[in-house]
Amino acid sequence: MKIQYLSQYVGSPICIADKATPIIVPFGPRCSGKSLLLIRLFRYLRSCGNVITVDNIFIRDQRYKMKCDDYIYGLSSRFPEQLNKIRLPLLGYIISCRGRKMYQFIDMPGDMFFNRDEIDDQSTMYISEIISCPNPKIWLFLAEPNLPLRTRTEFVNRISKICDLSCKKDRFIIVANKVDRLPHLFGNNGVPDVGIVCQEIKHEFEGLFDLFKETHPIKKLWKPYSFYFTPFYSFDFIENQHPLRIHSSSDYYPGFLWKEIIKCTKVKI
Ligand SMILES: Nc1nc2c(ncn2[C@@H]2O[C@H](COP(=O)(O)OP(=O)(O)O)[C@@H](O)[C@H]2O)c(=O)[nH]1
Ligand SMILES: [Mg+2]
Repeated sequence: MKIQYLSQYVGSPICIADKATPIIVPFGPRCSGKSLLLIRLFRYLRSCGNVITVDNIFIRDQRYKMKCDDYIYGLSSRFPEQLNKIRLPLLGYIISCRGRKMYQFIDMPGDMFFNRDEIDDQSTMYISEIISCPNPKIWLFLAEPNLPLRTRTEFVNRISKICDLSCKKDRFIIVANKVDRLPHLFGNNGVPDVGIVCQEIKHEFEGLFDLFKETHPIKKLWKPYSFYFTPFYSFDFIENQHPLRIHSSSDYYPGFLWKEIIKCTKVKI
């Protein structure tokens, strides 16, 4: 599958060769934590015996090869933030401990999908190109606390467009990201109350949940919305330290996200 506008952006041909394996697509404004979410998830998956690989020929470009090498090295490094140095999309695979290719993932540079607070044609075209790939998509919508109203409104608008264009086999997970910034929602057990976090997101991102109102007459009796939901944070960032020090979040978060991904797609391990 050739991707015209993305290829133009990158300056080299881009091709998603595997047209069947579902693609995990994190979506959110620049700096919403897409890349670090994937890295945290992959560290967790590796610790459970899965394998993460990158697709070396997704972009035929020397810079992309360097990015791939950096990525695999960086997954084990103490400074995963360095991985964003080369601003190119990255395609990779999650392989189960039994050697089965379970998912593809695509990590877009910070602002490619969400450049400004107004919809600009470029990012809409990139999104449409990803949507038009025949693979089922699992969209991870990264909702971050305390964004300016304008960005929140635009986030909901874009998700609405994605939902309109998506097909039946696509799945949507709302990720309440950076919950470490909401310490008031944490209970004595060290994790936030999922129901309360969910209500906060509903309140902050007006109209977001309504995009996913379940219409099936039976299903809606026990599940009013068709999205999946998870609280998440990737790392503790210890500020004012040189070099920057970070600690991985508890396995609870990537574990929760992984369960939702498996639940909504029912792939074999
Ligand atoms: N507090 C907090 N900050 C985060 C978290 N994840 C990312 N960040 C911050 O957001 C910045 C951008 O993260 P990144 O994953 O590169 O965002 P991307 O542009 O969406 O890929 C990081 O440098 C961190 O400062 C998180 O879980 N908690
Ligand atoms: Mg990124």
